[in-house]
Amino acid sequence: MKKTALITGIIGQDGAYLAKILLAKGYHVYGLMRRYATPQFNNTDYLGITKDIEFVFGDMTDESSILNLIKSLRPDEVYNLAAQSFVGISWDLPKMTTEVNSLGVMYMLNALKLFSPQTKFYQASTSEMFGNSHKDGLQTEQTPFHPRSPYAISKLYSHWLTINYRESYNMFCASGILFNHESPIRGMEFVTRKISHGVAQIALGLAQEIRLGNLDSKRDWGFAGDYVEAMWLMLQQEKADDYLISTGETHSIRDFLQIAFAHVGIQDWEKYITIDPRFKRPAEVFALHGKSDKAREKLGWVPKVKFEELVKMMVDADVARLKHKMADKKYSSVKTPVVS
Ligand code: NAP
Ligand code: F7E
Repeated sequence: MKKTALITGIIGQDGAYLAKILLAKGYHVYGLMRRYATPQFNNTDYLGITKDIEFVFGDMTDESSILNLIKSLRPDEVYNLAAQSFVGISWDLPKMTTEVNSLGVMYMLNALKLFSPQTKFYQASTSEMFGNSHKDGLQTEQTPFHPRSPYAISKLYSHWLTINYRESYNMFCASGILFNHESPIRGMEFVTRKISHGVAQIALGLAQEIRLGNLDSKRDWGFAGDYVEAMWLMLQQEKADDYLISTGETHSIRDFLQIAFAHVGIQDWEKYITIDPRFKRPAEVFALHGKSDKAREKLGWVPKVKFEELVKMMVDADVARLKHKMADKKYSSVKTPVVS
């Protein structure tokens, strides 16, 4: 019998990469998505897996849809990746962010407790829960949390609720505290993709500038394809636990810009950058740098893609996509997106 997995957030970045590895491992993959007038399968299309997923409709904010799905599917594993995942907009949409990221997780855990307590559950927690908290510049599973945005606060609730269901009901509930991870299908509003897309536009003569906020913040950036493997490994263990997943390297946005522009032959990148206060945050997380020793020892997990390779991969993918659109005459707008 095939193992079954339900992935929420299936059409997001991680959902698509996770579906790809689960399908390759022989799983039957159910993908929860919301109802759209015009559905977008760009990410699963990019990875060539759309036809292999069984899509099911639901919404993390609609408890009845979660109850019904769990009752009818009773999957072996649930990967809860659905979220309002953009930190920047969480100050403007705090209620919606909390409804999806906190209450949605409560609905899911409760549905599992009622109808499928044997299902193994993965919660997508985040390094944003640490805020600016660190010891000697590093974060570990022991670092105290100090969330700095409505997004981070909503995720801290669901992180603790996941632990609480494990401790209260002896359910297999694991939480992955993942540091930033990127890929060619990263959402366009996140800084890495904004840069890779902007650099590709500039290299092809389609734009003259990239508008950004704080260039000094530092992130521990890894490749999404590596990080979804860690999610799966967490659910294959004897006992559920929490694991921090990071590369152990940290870089500034300036480093990302320098490598991305150099890759298309531009050294004097600063002249293409405009600092726009709209992209600065009310409270910034200045530097994230994770120590993932526990995952490396217990899960045998190691990230494969290095920082420089990741930057170049993203720029190459955006250049290729833009060239394809231009050849197809589908490229009509040359404006940099104004979403933060
Ligand atoms: P993403 O690309 O933004 O994907 C999130 C997905 O959640 C989207 O497919 C979105 O679908 C779905 N979603 C949003 N609201 C929903 C709702 N009410 N009901 C059902 N689905 C809903 O995010 P990602 O980068 O793949 O991240 C996956 C998860 O890991 C998220 O929970 C994120 O917070 C967490 N995380 C990410 C990182 C990272 O660096 N990528 C690091 C740590 C943790 P729509 O298209 O319908 O909006
Ligand atoms: O910002 C700075 C910004 O939006 C990174 C999500 O996946 O990872 C992600 O959250 C940094 C911040 O990611 C712009 O101020 C400067 O310091 O790419 P980001 P994030 O906020 O780190 C965590 C782990 C998650 O869990 C989240 O779901 O870049 N920055 N200028 C900018 N950021 C954006 N977006 N746009 C700018 O123009």
